[in-house]
Amino acid sequence: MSQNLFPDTPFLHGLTYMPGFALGEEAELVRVVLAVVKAAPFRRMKTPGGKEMSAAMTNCGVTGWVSDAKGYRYARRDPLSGEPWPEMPDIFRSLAARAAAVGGFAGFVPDVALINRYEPGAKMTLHQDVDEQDFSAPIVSVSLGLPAFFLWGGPRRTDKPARLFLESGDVLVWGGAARKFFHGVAPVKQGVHRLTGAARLNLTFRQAL
Ligand code: MD3
Ligand code: FE
Repeated sequence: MSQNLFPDTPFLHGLTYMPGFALGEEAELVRVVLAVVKAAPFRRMKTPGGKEMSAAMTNCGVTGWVSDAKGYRYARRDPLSGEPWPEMPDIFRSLAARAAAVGGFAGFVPDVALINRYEPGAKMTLHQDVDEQDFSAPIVSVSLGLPAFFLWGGPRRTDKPARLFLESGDVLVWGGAARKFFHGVAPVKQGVHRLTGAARLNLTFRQAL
């Protein structure tokens, strides 16, 4: 199932919501995340302003998103180990391509999966994803574990965000105008999920290079 949540709202064009699209693969996806994390552990990165982010992150693929005092960017090596990021698992590439095709982006080949882990209380403030080279490629997001309210703004930081409740197995595809909109995640509530324990995981598949 997929749907345009807000067909009459030009601000929201480009977003395809696929509730439960990854439900049949949840357990395998979580296992694969744990394998990635063995080679490239979750870490809380610092913003250029010096604040530690509340979500912990890692990456797999030929590049990875990093943040430190020098800024936000993609880097081919994990700064913690100096090694290349773990390879993108086949199930990641396949799920991203299948979801993107449903959203109208046949042929999507992600070169990175950014993996975010939110423990209860963790959040992500409103931001844009603008460190990728080619904004004509979509971003595919997959939620696993504890639920959270996703905050969906507009082209300006001051646009009042809508709230969308995301649960484990939900997939979204962001393309077109939506690709550059402000978005964030409200603080994750306390809870325990059968697959992830007290955590929400979010995978974002990107073409960064
Ligand atoms: C809309 N992650 O990693 S996923 C991020 O739940 C990020 O961890 C959130 O925002 C999370 O950058 C939200 C949904 C998402 C991801 C990327 C987008 C929405 C997006 C890029 C452009 C527009
Ligand atoms: Fe983002």
